[in-house]
Amino acid sequence: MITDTAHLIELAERFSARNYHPLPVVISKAEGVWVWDVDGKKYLDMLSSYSALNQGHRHPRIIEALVEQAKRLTLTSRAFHNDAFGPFCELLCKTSGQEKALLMNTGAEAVETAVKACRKWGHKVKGIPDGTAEIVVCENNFHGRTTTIVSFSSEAQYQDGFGPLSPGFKIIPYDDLDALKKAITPNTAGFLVEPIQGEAGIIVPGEGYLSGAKEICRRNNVLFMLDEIQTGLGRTGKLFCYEHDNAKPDVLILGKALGGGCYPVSAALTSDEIMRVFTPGDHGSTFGGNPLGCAVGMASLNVIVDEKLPEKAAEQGGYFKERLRAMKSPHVKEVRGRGLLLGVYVHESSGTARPFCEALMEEGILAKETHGQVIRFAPPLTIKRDELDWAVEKIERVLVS
Ligand code: PXG
Repeated sequence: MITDTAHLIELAERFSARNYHPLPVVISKAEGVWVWDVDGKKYLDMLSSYSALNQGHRHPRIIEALVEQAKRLTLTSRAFHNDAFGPFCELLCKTSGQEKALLMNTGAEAVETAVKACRKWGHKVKGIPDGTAEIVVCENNFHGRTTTIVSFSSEAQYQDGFGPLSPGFKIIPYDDLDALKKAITPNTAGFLVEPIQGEAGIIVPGEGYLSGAKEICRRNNVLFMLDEIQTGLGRTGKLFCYEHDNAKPDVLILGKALGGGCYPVSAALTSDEIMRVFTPGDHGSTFGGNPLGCAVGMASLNVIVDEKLPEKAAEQGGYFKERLRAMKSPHVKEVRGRGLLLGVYVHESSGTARPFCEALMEEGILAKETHGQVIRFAPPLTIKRDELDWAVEKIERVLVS
């Protein structure tokens, strides 16, 4: 096994696509909120793979489910039934209050599933002329990287050179109900939105935005679709972020932490009436709903509920936000976010957030900048008070200097 950091980074740079710019740390082991690099240096993981590790690294119950399932049955394809699929779909529906689940693997696939369900519902149920359904989305959205999804991004880099782009999307400002009202036409099938915009820099909309949007959608017979891939499953202090605003969606999209940080599991959830637009052969995935993913997904959901991770995120997140706000840093313009999804906005005059993340890494804290100016702090929801205190001391050293 190669353990030389420089050599491992060099191999990655020589033989992999340059589609990322990682911090120069090579991780080889992890447990709970901690990771270790190849030299044995320990770091606190305050990114959690962008909220995919809400339960912490290698949670024993999730790993046990993975290993036990792997010993028995890993894949059947959907050509046959498997004995983990039905029970996981039931748990997902009962936990989310939805009626039907369509299982996928990555977040982007679950978003694609929602887009397809919405368009088909628009054409076949709402009566929009075939091929003309529109979906309203928000500026600075992030829903994934497929060609259709980047077609409705407002980020030039995500589209540059990847056209021709898919039509049928209308972009409006985030947190603007008037813009939503004006954007809706008889051809509008759905509104797709993040309850908090994560990649845009942890943008929390005003109170009443989600419930207001839901009401506008209801009045206009438009599907209200929430991408809770990053905000869901406890991250913001509720099981689903929409609960803060009592705005249960028509279509709920989950991913990331549904796979407990060890296996890709995603889902689009909705009512029986809407899901009925899919008939055998319409849509699918070789690995979607595979027994290994279902066993992991089931354990991942159970851990979140049984260990009260949403409540812990609310409590520890509130404390952490207060401590971050109390720091008298000349570099910090604003601390924002909800639960354990927090962003520290660095003044433009202090440069970008990247050098602060590099300095944090030196101090043993892994965090990643988003949108140039924001340091995102999103540790596993299992983080304890003394671990947060340890982190605050290090963060203070980097930010108050
Ligand atoms: N929706 C939201 C809100 C997300 O944050 C996706 C969809 C797409 O999920 P998948 O599993 O297809 O990546 C995300 C993903 C990255 C990256 O490396 C992805 C996310 C955040 C930061 C980096 O592509 N979020």
